[in-house]
Amino acid sequence: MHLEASRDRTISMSMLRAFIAVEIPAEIQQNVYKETSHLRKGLDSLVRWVPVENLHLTLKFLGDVSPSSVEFLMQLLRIEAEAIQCFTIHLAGLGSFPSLKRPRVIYIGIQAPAALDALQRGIESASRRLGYESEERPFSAHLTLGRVKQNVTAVEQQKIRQAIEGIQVDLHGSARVDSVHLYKSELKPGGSVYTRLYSAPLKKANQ
Ligand code: 2AM
Repeated sequence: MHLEASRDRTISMSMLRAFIAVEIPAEIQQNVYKETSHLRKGLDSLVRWVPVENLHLTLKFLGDVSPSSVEFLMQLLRIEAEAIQCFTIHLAGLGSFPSLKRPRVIYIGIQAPAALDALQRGIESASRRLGYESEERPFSAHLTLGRVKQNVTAVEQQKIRQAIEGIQVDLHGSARVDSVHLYKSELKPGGSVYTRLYSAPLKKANQ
């Protein structure tokens, strides 16, 4: 019994928590933070905010991945990325998942061309073929700004909703996307630390 438990622990220790995402340029991350500083201050006790340098556009959350699978994931990413031409994304407005009435995640929407959806779909089906769990929710491109703490009351939910609806944000900025990345995520006491494991270039416009 004891041996089994320690073997399980050894196995899980060697796994990586991984995801595939588009990086957001530092000046856009800064603009988002500047424009949302009021919102963040007002809701600080109710929301865990994502550190500015961690803002990213997730395409696929893979969860626990064995180190021996990383090579396959790199190959997957290289093949899917080289099929899609570089594209531009634009910041859109603030929102909340699953709804404004029941806010769990506060996000900034991303306006993206069909190429982003095609990239996400390609990555989703290739990772399903490799045995990773499918994402049931439809893809909705966003940057997660913060996650609402557990056990907020109905009154606090209402406060979050009003803050999101009431804030005027001038979210300008667009970013050229020319690559997509595989990240390792480590849950540390100070928050998640993301490390890029691999970057795959998208197809150049003239290729
Ligand atoms: P999000 O932007 O939609 O919140 C890295 O942890 C990223 O993977 C997060 O930013 C999150 O994307 C996504 N993620 C984390 N845990 C997840 C889970 N259990 N299911 C789906 N996506 C998850």
